[in-house]
Amino acid sequence: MAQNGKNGTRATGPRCIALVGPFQSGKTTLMEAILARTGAIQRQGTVDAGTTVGDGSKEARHHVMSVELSVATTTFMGESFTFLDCPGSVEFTHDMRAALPAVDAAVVVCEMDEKKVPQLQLILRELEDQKIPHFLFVNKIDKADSTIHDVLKLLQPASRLKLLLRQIPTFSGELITGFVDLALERAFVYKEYAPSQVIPLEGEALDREKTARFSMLETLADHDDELMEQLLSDIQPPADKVFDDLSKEVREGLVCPVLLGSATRTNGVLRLLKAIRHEAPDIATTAKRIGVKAGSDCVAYVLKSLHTAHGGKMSVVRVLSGQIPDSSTFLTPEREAGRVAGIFKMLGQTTEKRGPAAAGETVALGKLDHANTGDTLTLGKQAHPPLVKAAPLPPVLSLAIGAKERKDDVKLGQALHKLTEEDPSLSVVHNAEVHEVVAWGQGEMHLRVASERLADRFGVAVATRKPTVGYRETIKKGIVQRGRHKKQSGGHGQYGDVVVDIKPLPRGSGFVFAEEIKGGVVPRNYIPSVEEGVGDALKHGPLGFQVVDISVKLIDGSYHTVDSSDMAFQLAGRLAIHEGLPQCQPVLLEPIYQVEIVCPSEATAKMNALMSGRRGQILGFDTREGWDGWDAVRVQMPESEIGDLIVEVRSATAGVGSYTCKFDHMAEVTGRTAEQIVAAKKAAAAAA
Ligand SMILES: Nc1nc2c(ncn2[C@@H]2O[C@H](COP(=O)(O)OP(=O)(O)OP(=O)(O)O)[C@@H](O)[C@H]2O)c(=O)[nH]1
Ligand SMILES: [Mg+2]
Repeated sequence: MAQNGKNGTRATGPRCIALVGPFQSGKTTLMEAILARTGAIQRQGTVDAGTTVGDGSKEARHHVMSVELSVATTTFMGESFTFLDCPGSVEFTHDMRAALPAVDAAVVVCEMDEKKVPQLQLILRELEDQKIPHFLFVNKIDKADSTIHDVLKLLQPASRLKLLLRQIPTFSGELITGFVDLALERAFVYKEYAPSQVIPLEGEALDREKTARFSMLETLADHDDELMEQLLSDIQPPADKVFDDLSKEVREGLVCPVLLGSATRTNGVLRLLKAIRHEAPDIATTAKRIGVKAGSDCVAYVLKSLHTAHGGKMSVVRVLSGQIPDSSTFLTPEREAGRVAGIFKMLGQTTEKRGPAAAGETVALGKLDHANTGDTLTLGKQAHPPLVKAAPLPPVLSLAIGAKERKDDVKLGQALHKLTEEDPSLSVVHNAEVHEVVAWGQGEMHLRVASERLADRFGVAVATRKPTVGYRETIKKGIVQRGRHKKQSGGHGQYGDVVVDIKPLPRGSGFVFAEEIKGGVVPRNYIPSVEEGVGDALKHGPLGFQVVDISVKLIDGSYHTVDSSDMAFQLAGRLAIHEGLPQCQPVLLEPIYQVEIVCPSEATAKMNALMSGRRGQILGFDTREGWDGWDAVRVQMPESEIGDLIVEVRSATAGVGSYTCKFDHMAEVTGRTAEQIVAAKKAAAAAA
């Protein structure tokens, strides 16, 4: 059974650590190296060969990148550690954000690459805001050059926390061959796939060590007066004090240590593990951080819920307090979550049944049908109030999605429901008007992976296309129009005759029907039929779109005692509209959205250029509230131009820019743009 508590200043007990960082920085490879180094796997796989534990899903393998959270538990020096390999792509950030609240610490895997600094800043912000202790692991040190000496200069601007360099590299010629640990004051030389070897610390390396160690101690002394005194008086602080200060300041989120390594060669991995083991807080501290009430019984947090292809629902949870026995029934603050059927240890896609889970452990629970990502679970009668839950990011790209085969329509609906449940950054909107199911997500890859999951996991093959834009049409002038439906075809005839006064209305008025019939020329009981016929005809105006901002008043007509009927008056109403509208100067209307783009200030000028290419009108820009060095640009833009806006915004901002939008008004479109839209609609109608 896992024991929680303190061992000296070191926390003990099962820990849960998130591996986060910019796209492709080496998180999955690092997890693989950790699992190999700690003996959880026999051989270290590689991302490129598709043999890692982290990128074990079919979709991740296929795209050679992480597309979901991946969880693996291992043992290091007798203690249990669970690592969460988070995808780095901005399109899959939600999995990271949803899992972060319940981790003890995060390792931010990064590179010495200027282009990836903006994304690094975004991730660090998230950790800083949530007060999650974190380490920076500067990966790919095997490829590093002399810029490595400027590691803090490059990375510090991305971090609001003071970075604390824990290690400095040692060289043989141009190659980094090892490092000096500044806390231990020991030099190591890297061995491929094996622990680094201690070598004597001497000569030039010793000089550099002295200077770098002094900066490290100075950073620590910012939060420790006693240490400051010692430094000022030239007294060497005892080694224990340095280690104690380090773990205290990391745990309290005052500094962020920086370590070096190479995940592919398993270099620097052991030191990283030791730093985590020594400095990451324990579950009691984490539970307190996210607001678990003292004395709570069993509380667990759902890091991720997943509908598996065969095994039903799985919930990956962190036990925050108490113990989970199998078959226990959980509550969420809103509902009963279900009864646990199986507790599993996870190693990527592999799960292994195990016994009860104790506080601090991260396990998968089978069959909690009503538990979703971000839920707070409680055993017993009284639900714990909800703990922090990551709000889903606003969606930025949409695709209309349909089952390839008609028979799968219902299955598609159910599968989409499950997908949005496990990933709230994906959402679905039904456009009843055009019978379209529109999936909204975080980008092209996010939506593509969603389609692949529909096929692979739920057995629904889907086709996608651009969603229909909500065009409308209206008229610019009015007319008085007669519509007469008369048929004499043996037996009963059909007769309905109406005169309507058609007028344009101000934008946003919709359709208004009125009547002013005198002397019963159109009997009362037929008037609703006239309205129905008119309404029907307005669904497809002369340009092919729904007609809005129009008033139709029934002012005259005639009837026949035998031949008149509801149907005949409906047809008469319809006829009046069909014949009248083309003479009313019909015009096309398109939806205009209010868009707010957020981006680093240096990209703001590029947004101007981007907008002019997309018929956007810049209304103004401000500094983004609470975001140093960022702007918020306000724009009005046609819905049709928003389509793949995110792709360009991201490419102009190293992936970090984004936007939100909401419908503002309908506006007239004329000229070539209008002609193209009308022609496309006609072609689509002819093809249907
Ligand atoms: N040279 C070198 N390449 C590395 C190292 N670590 C990872 N890579 C390579 O970098 C690429 C990305 O590695 P991943 O482990 O998939 O990176 P990731 O951060 O998990 O990527 P995402 O999850 O998609 O963001 C792969 O081609 C790796 O082989 C390293 O230490 N040195
Ligand atoms: Mg990865």
